[in-house]
Amino acid sequence: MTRLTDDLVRGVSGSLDSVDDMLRRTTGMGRMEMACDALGLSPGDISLEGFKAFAVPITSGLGVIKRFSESVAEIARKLGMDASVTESSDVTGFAEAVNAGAETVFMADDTTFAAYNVKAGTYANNSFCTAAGYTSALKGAAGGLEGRKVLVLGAGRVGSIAAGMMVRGGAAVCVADIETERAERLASAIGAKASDDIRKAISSHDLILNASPARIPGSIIREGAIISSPGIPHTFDAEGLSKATVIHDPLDIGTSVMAMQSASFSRLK
Ligand code: 2YC
Repeated sequence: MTRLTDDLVRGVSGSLDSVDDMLRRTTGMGRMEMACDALGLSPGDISLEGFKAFAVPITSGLGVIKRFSESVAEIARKLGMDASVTESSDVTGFAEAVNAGAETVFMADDTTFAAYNVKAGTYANNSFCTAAGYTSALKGAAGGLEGRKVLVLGAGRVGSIAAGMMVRGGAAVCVADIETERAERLASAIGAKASDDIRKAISSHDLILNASPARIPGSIIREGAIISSPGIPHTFDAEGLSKATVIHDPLDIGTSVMAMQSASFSRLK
């Protein structure tokens, strides 16, 4: 999983409203509607009345990312949760959250970012929720994916989950990855096609879910393409941004779906 940097997280807090605007403009859905659509729910299905959430800084591995927990809590607040960051980190922070009546606890080490629902005893996983969120965004921006050709760039965790979701949603999915055999393995597992020519694949698709760290030159992007892009780092050039609708943020969309999935474990009406 690609690890965020302090720099990437620094911008999240100040851009929550512009992410909501970008989502409405490109997909017709705001943060809450997109998050619920990603889960096959509608906003009315979940009551967040008195819902307490805590983000616990985790110091394992490469340690804490500056403002990561604060940004997660802010995103949860935007969705209507009573969310905050614990004083303590790690297990002590988890205990603090449970003692303070947490219904959901957000925690991320270098491998897993989870939103644990204390009441339901199960958790939402960031990889699944990021895949679901960016798939929902692509579907919204494209006006539906059934019968549409979609290119998935990157056969890692997020790309693999998203590719499977879109195949099940009736899209004609093509998978490409810098490691061709990884693309071929995923394609055969989900009943999709694989391409061994990434540049050709990009230049022949109007709909792209980019779950890779690749730098995609604008020169090979089709005019009017829609690129739903959880991939980090996010490096589209001016030509690419002028030709295509690019949907991206480093943390917000995945965390919003996680928050709503975690809440759905105990608050589904
Ligand atoms: O601040 C903390 O508590 C750190 N332990 C957080 C580490 C997050 C590592 N994961 C990532 O940077 C990316 C995020 C986009 C979510 C999933 N992977």
